[in-house]
Amino acid sequence: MLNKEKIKQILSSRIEEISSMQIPHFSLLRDIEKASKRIIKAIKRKEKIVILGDYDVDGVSSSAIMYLFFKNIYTNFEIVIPNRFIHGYGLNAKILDEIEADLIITVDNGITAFEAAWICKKRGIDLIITDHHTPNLTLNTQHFHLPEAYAVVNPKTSPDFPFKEICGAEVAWYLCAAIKSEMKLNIDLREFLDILVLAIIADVMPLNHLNRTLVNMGLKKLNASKRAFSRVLKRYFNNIKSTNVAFGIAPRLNAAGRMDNAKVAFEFLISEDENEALELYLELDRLNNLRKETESDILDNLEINNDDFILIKGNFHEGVIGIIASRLVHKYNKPAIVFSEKENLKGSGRSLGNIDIFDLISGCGELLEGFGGHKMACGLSIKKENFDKLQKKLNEKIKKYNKDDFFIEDFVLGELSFSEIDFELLDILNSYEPYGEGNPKPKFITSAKIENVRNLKDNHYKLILSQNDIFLPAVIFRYDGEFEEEIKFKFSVEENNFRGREVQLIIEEII
Ligand SMILES: [Mn+2]
Repeated sequence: MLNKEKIKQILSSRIEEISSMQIPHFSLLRDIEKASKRIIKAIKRKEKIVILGDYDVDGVSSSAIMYLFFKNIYTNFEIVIPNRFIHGYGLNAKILDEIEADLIITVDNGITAFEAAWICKKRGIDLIITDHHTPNLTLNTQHFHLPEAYAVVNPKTSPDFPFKEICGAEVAWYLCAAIKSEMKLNIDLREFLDILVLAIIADVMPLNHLNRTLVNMGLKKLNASKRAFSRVLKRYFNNIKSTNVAFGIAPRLNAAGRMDNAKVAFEFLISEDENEALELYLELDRLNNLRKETESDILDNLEINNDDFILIKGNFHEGVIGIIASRLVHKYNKPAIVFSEKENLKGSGRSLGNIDIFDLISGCGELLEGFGGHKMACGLSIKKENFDKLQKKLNEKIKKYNKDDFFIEDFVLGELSFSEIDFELLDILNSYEPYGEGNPKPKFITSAKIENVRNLKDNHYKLILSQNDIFLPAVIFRYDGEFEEEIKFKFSVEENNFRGREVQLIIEEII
């Protein structure tokens, strides 16, 4: 049985806190000073600078921070965000065809852009790569194999940088800090934390150490920000929390790049006019609804066989294959790769539990055209004729795992009785915010009697529960079953401010 002390112990053991004064200095990132000096030289010489971003929230936020920073100090620069359907991902030969520049700076991409780096070199374009993704390793030496660029700024290639798990926008923000310092500019970098926080949460960075500090500062900034986009967000989410960013804001920003063009999300973040920002928000919302429809259309029509490693292919919309893979993982408790069929098969994979999808696919090297990722997620492309072979091979390789390795992590802290659930508990839980990756929102288990059921709307219900003469309100969403007299359930605890303050249970699942 849990009590408040035990809960405090568990929650504090998983977080590592640093103060805003302990934010690591930019100079700990390798090559960052070389990069900022080159950028300043370009500014002095009035060279054309192109900043190349990515179409997800991290890439768009990186681009927005760079845009807002550069527009204070320079005019001859351009932000380019690739279109997933036209150019594909990151700095590559295709997008380089459309770029004229003296200096290219990548943000949130580029660490494996070998061919593009070579093209830049040939064309006399200096290339500065800023990224946070893990670089390739050389075959024998296990050293990083990096593209030939003027400078490569990445926490993973910086032995002195104390915290490796930062997102692309954080690296871009650090680059701005280095430029600011070198040019002795009077720009407050905290101004960008309202955008940075979106990227840290959306890119599922562990909310620990530097990220935790920046997210806390960033959420405060976002809620107080005068920027047009944040004023629009506050119409829909009144006090923006990390969970609002993860489940409400990030999916809408991502929808632009998934369904159409990430420019919509970028324009939204940099907008200076609230009406324009509102229009853009409504467009993002529309694209997000379209994304959901596309996703359920595909999911409703899938046929899945009994393999331990799910591989499916079809004429699927490329923007949603990653989400579909993740839905399949949750539905079937197995790793899954979903391929979109074009001239090649382009796939997105997701894993679970102890199953290292990166390792499994790496072992099929001869069947792959392109591949990147990590333990839990990956992207790959293969030739059509290799699909069956890959399916067979992965299903053989996965046999080395046991049944126990296939699990979806759940964050139940333990059993908690009603006598412990009060405002004091709420204060304790709130003090460990923000919750998210690496610090999941605490869930508990208990049993109680149902005293009253009220239908709120559709299949959402408000319940009054009792346990040893203590009564507590609870809500359950999207529930299609019948209610028993007594239930055992998994829940989280929240404050309900609708008509006075009360402690309310959110029932996640009736067991
Ligand atoms: Mn990223």
